[in-house]
Amino acid sequence: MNKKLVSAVLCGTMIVGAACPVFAGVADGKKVALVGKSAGNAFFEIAAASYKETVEAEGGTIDVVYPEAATADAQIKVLDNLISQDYDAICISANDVNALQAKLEEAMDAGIKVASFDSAPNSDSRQVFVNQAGTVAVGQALMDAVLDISGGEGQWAILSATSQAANQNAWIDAMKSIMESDEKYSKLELVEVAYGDDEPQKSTDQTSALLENYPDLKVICAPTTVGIAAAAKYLQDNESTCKLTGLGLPSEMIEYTGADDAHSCPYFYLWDMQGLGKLSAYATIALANEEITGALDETFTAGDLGDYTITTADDGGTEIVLGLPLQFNSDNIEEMAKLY
Ligand code: RAM
Repeated sequence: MNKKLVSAVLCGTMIVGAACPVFAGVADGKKVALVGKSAGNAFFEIAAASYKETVEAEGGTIDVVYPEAATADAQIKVLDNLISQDYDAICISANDVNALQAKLEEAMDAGIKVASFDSAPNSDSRQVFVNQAGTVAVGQALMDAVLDISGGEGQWAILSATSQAANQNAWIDAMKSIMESDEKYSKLELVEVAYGDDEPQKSTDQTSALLENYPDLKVICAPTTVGIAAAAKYLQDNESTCKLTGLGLPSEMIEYTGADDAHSCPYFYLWDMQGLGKLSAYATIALANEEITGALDETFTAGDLGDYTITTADDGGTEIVLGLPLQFNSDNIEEMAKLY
């Protein structure tokens, strides 16, 4: 007899006035681990908080683990440790698209379900990927922001995370193909892709080097919350004429966002962070329960977020897309900064 039925039968035979036992959640008895790209990044802390709250509310246990550095090697050490314990499922944001494959396959061979979120390892390394927003949708939003903020022409640069980061590289590739696909971007010149490794100091140094090397630089696009916050401060403190856009956390960008000269960033994008944690948790649980396998067109219910369908990802694997990129500007940043 399943646990819900046992609870219901017990409840039915109880003396009136006694409390009914709480029904089991969908993650009842499941042990899962969430692995971020690096420690000390508010992005992962916010996503992890809602992931953890969801798993625990559904009766499961959850460990949030960070590697010592934002590298595949450091994540492999974390995975080795997780594989030796009896986890039902792991959900990972990958520091490298291919380098985790052998280790994640080892996890799957050991019977551990492998989900990914935020930054996808290649399609052989995962069962499902929770994509916060479509990769092309993010590339399009960023490319159009660069076009708009630059006034349609001039030099621009990208300040990324690590050179191996799967998600940033996918967004950068999308931006490059969009730029080549339409005449309207033809007067824009991408001069460099710099890497701040999702470290505040290195991101600041890279911003300073970009300004020194390209005195006519009009826009920096930083598709990383760590990079954009560091660049925003540097550009604003130095009263630079170079403007900024990218992907950021409203709470980290509030002082720098505005369409006037006093602010370094007219507007930027991200997505629903609490939704990302929650949807990733429900996708991991659905895999652990063998309710989904990660195959195209499978569906599952993500609690009060509703029903989701597994679709084709740009890398040939499958994914679950949370929604659209959201724009943050001087009209909504104060409200949104209260949330994340
Ligand atoms: C950083 C990380 C993360 C990315 C965001 C936009 O926090 O690199 O993976 O999704 O930026």
